Amino acid sequence: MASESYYLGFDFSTQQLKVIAINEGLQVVLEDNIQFDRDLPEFGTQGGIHTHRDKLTVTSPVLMWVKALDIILDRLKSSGFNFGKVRALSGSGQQHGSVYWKNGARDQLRHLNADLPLHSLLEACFSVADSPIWMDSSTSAKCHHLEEAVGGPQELANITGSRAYERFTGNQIAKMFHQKPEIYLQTERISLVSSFAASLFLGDYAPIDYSDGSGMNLLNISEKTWSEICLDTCAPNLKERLGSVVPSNSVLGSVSPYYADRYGFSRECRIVAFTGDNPASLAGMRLQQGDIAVSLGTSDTLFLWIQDPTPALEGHIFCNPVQHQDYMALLCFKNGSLMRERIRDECASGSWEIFSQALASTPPGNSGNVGFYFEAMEITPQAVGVHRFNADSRKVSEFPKDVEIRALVEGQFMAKRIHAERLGYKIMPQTRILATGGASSNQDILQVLSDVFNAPVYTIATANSACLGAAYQAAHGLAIEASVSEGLKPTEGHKLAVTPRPGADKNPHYPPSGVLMPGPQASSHSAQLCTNVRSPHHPY
Ligand code: ADP
Ligand code: XUL
Repeated sequence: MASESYYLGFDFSTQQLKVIAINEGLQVVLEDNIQFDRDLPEFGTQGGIHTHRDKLTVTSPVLMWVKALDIILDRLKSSGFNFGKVRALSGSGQQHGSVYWKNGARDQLRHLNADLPLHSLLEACFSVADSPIWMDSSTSAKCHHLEEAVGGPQELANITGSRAYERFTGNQIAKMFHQKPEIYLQTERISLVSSFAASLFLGDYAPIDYSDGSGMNLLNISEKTWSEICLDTCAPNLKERLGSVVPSNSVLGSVSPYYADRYGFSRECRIVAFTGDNPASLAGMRLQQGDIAVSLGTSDTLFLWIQDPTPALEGHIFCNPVQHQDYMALLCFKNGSLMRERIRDECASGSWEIFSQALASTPPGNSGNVGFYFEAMEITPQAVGVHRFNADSRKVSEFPKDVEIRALVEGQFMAKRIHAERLGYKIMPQTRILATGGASSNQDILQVLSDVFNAPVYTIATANSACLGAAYQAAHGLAIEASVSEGLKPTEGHKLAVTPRPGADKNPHYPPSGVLMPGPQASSHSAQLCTNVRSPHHPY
């Protein structure tokens, strides 16, 4: 029977822990989430994070993630969910974050007492209580050092898929080692958020998968092995602290007896490697050739499935989580939902409805008013501050509220299109934009996306594509183990959400295609924005 057994997907994201259960027909039967700020106020996070006084250091408490897992599993159990029917589970995590397991923690992980919640069992297991996460940009010096050590930024990109980025885990580990060598020495294992979460289920250290491992500036993405020169540059004896790397849909083993005894899981329930949230989203969105996926979560990301990668100084190439011979390209924009929330609070009385009305009542192209809004130091491009230009291209200090709202959303999508084109992406007649993440539930935001790209926008039934992708990976991993991957085709299709408004392709205020090619058009504000300026004050 189709509903006899389940696959679970967990997503340890920045602001929340989510879970999805799917049945044998790969249909979603259950969704739930724990919001860190709301449900775990004792950790004092805002948006799931702690921003430190220097504004560059950003961390999240590791025990908050553990406690969130305790709560969500307890809640599913009291709702009557039958864990005994779960055949396999997998998960995803915000990328790049690192978890530091203290000497002796493995032993503790292997002997979990089912009478107690995980967070009290693991209280003393972490040498760093607050884990550095992807929003951290405090490691510039380490980035320069790593690029120099391998022969320059392009050489590092050729090896690892990306030039050095502050949030990438190798640079974070290098900072940890140099600032707190005694803590590094007390650490027996360093996990990514994804492999840390897998370890909780496995009751042992879980390996890092190829795809999330590509976000560390440490993995050779063609050979799929750790790069010795990168390891040695970041910290001594790092290889033994990272463990092995495995294909993203490998079965790692069976669930720890702790979950069988405490929640009624079957002892046979298999754990499939956890991966990063963007790779999991790629699996959840079921991308086809020519599609472009746009995820509008805490960060905004844009990604593509590619076969022949050409690592560049902008954007990232990761190993593909579904087909290991293939790759994915990714662009990450830090000022996503939190920036939209700030403008919503300032200009729309904190209401998404009023925010949407402003988008619906202003014309595409915003009558020539353009804005770029980087509350936090942006990743793509590296820039900070708010920059507004009126129709005469003059810098202005404010806009009327409805113009401000459109300028924000149009500016965010123009930047995405221009950066994607810069990576070689071409919008073609068959191009579909697949939207996901919290803000993809907002039709008016999607309309702007569709107009700026001049392409139809599709969504899937759940906005939580990372979580859904993790559940698919669980089913897929198990099928590969049993050599029966045929027939594993999700039935729920993409839903057409919006199409471009007539004339969107001729809007004089949107960048023409190929705007970043050298030439006279490259003088528009949006094109200038994309020149990779490393000034913290001004994007131009
Ligand atoms: P993450 O997985 O990174 O934690 P999500 O993909 O769940 O984040 O997205 C959460 C964000 O979705 C919130 O920060 C919120 O700003 C945004 N969001 C939720 N509903 C709407 C809406 N109706 N319009 C615009 N944005 C929304
Ligand atoms: C991707 C990135 C973010 C995180 C958080 O490179 O830093 O998208 O994965 O979701």
